[in-house]
Amino acid sequence: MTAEPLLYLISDDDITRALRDDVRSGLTASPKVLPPRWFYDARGSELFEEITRLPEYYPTRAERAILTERAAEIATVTRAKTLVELGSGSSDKTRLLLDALSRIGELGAFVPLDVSASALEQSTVDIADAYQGISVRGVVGDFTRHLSALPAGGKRLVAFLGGTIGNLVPDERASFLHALRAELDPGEWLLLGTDLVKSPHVLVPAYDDARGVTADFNRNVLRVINRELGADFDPDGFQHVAIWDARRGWVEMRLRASKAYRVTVPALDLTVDFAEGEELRTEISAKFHPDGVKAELAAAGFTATRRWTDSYGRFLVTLAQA
Ligand code: AVJ
Repeated sequence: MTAEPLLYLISDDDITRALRDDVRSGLTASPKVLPPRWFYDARGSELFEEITRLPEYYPTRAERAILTERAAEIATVTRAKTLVELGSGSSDKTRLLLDALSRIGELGAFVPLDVSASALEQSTVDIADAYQGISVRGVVGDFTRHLSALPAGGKRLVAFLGGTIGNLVPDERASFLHALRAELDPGEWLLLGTDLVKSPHVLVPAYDDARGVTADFNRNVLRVINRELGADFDPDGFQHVAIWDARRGWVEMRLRASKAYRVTVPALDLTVDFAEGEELRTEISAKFHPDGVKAELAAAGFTATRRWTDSYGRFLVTLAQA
């Protein structure tokens, strides 16, 4: 089957408006902050794919190992008719689920949701080519805001993989999980990937690799703001920082101004001053304990039916039922 046209829950205008709002509020806040979703233009998405192949960045490989081992079990337990994927990106690991669900013979639809229309254009065409019997309906939207508009129908399995839920602070996670639970019918499924707490000697290099790919990915947000809002950030003037915050249980990425800068953002009529050494927070990536995940799911009304880690205990995949 050919992929259906993308369903836009947010227009390009909405996206531009959201970027402006985030940049204005984030760069005038103290400390300065930007949300991670703006990393992912075409170049940022490619850099992220490159990160997933780095020796230091274990989460993708660990999650793929779990899904390779457990996809058949996930398919027999859920017997899902529709696979929804939140923050789908390239939908690479998703093929393991699509293969297993196809074998059961009841899968009718794949619905990837992502903020990046360009990533969806590519992945929906590829998946529709490879899986002839199923309808593929890409949805351009934000998983923190557009769950209520997800196509219903058939028993759904919602996959939220890669540890992306770790981009949310605890309050945001709770409201996201509640909203998702409210959207699902009892008996429908959530497959959640979460990275686990481990030694900072493993965690920090995963976000600060020797080749500097993550540093380049981090600086990409400045290039996006330059291009979209006419700003004059010097990306090379900002140093990549990755720290493990043990108290909060998350890795934090920052960009540190190597000297004092005055940055102008013409589209916002905004001038922003950076002191030498001042840091801008660009991402948090929360790490979990297995029982913490279970408790957060339970608080939102999900029952964790099965959970699996990879053989090194680095990453957790939980199958939960609404
Ligand atoms: C896509 C959010 C899961 O937090 O590990 C990778 C993004 N940032 N390296 C993560 C990321 C830096 C990634 N997620």
